[in-house]
Amino acid sequence: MMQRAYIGLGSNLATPLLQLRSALDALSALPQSSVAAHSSFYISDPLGPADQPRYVNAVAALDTGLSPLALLDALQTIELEQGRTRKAERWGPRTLDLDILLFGNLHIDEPRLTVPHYHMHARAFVLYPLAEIAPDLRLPDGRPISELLEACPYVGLERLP
Ligand code: A4P
Ligand code: MG
Repeated sequence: MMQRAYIGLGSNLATPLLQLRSALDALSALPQSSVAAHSSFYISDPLGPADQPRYVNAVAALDTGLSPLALLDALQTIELEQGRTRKAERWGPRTLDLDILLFGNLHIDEPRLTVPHYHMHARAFVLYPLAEIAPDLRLPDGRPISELLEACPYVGLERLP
């Protein structure tokens, strides 16, 4: 069965814009999957340690027949192929971060995978790109994205033309 997943993309190292473009190509090439839409690219102030470059963020809508864990494996493979090294520092700089924000209407609570992504409801660099491609979206708990946006000011974010 095909499901609509939303993927958050982020990068703040090694030419972030190119990282995101090549990640979108890699998402399009996944088996049983197609990218239905993606948002604009946004420059965002770093959340977490402040002594790191600003991020470029975007959100993609992916229609996929993969299971959630198979999709997570595939996303982690793409991260590694684009030079991601996992460091001890939490929220530190990275060439590419791919997060599963939503997967259909599922709630997933497994050791390797929490969906909806735990902080998505409070992050401007997730919510504004997501709303751009899915303005009528509701979270699995029924909350409309418009309600989340009202509680999350458009701050530290710049949409690229
Ligand atoms: N994992 C659990 N749930 C998920 C999910 N829904 N999607 C597990 C993806 N992975 C999920 O992730 C750690 C583990 O989370 C994975 O092995 C997976 O099994 P990671 O990518 O290795 O670590 P991380 O990303 O450094 O940690 P974390 O806590 O996920 O960080 P975030 O929340 O992704 O934040 N500032 C701006 N402006 N823009 C950003 O994009 N990103 C971060 C990273 C910090 N500051 C940022 C940005
Ligand atoms: Mg991550």
